[in-house]
Amino acid sequence: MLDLRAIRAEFPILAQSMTGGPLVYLDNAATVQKPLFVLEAMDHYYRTINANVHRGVHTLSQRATDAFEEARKKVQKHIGAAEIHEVIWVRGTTEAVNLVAHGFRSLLVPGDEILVSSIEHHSNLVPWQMLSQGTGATLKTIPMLPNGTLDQEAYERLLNHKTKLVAFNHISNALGTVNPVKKMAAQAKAVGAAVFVDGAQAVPHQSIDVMDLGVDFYAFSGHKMYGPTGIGILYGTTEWLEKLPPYMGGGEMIKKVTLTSSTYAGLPHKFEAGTPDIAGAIGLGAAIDWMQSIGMDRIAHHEKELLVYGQSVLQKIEGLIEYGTAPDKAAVLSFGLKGVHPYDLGTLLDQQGIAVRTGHHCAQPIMCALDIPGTVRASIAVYTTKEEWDALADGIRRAAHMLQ
Ligand code: C6P
Repeated sequence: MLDLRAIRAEFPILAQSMTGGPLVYLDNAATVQKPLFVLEAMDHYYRTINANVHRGVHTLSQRATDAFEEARKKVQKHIGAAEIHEVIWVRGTTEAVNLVAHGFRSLLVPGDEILVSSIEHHSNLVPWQMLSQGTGATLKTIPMLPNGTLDQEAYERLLNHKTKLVAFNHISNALGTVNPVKKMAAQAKAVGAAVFVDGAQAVPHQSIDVMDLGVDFYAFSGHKMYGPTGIGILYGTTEWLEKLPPYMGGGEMIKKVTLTSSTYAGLPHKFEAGTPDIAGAIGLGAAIDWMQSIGMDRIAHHEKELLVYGQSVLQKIEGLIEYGTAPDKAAVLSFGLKGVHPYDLGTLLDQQGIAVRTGHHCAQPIMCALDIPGTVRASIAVYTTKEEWDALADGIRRAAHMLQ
């Protein structure tokens, strides 16, 4: 059992009242709140260490570099990467996908195939569309079944020797579907395709072992895992990262520069042009320490129980339709209310101090497949309580009464 009262006390933002009652924050898939431990680590960095990294011989610069690289080490250990240089700092999941998609421009030719799941956040879809347009490679999609899972039989049929890259998420931000990453990665590898996994919605909720999953790339964002915005991770195997060209040119990513040409630094610096978000990296490292102090298995167990509870209270509401009924779901419940636009429901919930996300959740193809304008999405974090689910259910009933 987690001591939720103690955990919540670490999040000052949760203590505020909203429209006269307690804030009920159920928009954790959009971004999660930050514990004092993370805020203080970043504050401490700016107050006592602030300097640029990998550049100066002075003591502060060395301290900043040590703290920055220590944070990278924490990420490496947390996700089970073989080498520290396989952990690349990026701004977030979106930049990680774009970095890899940009790199594949030099590797694909017309006739090659890129296979992308149809339950992706736009950030794991649009860059692959751009890659396809830029190279002449064909973009194919793995269809979704009505329950929000990927059609695994279709996936097997679509994989072939022309498939050069397969991209899918670990957990869907719009439906909560958990994809069988290990199995899908092995199938893709069997035809020689590279495997890119968007782990933005998985890393906050369960332990991740990229080697065990057998993926080539795994991307995630700091702000969804109790860390700050503006920092994220691209994990890539040494083999693949070495094959990809740099994404951006500039300081720090070079070995030698003349007026007409340059040679590039080794990993990870090849992909880290410019001054990085040093405080962000330190904050992300602190977020990992914080999650580990609770234990990823305990977080996963607690959230599983909470999700089941949430489903049970929402299912009792007349006219409520749950979207995405995969047998394996995590942290997200997407739903609609018969005859009510999700935006109206979200607005009335907001007026009761309940924060949810409404709309297409940056996953328009899912809404199109379900033939709905959008959903209301409630998403949880480790500090979410059963009382918050109860408050949501009451809030929906009140809203329904007003709207129907
Ligand atoms: N999803 C949501 O409300 P960035 O913005 O780069 O940190 O993350 C993009 C992203 C990529 N993949 C998945 C699965 C995601 O959920 C997100 C971000 C938020 O669902 C904000 S749109």
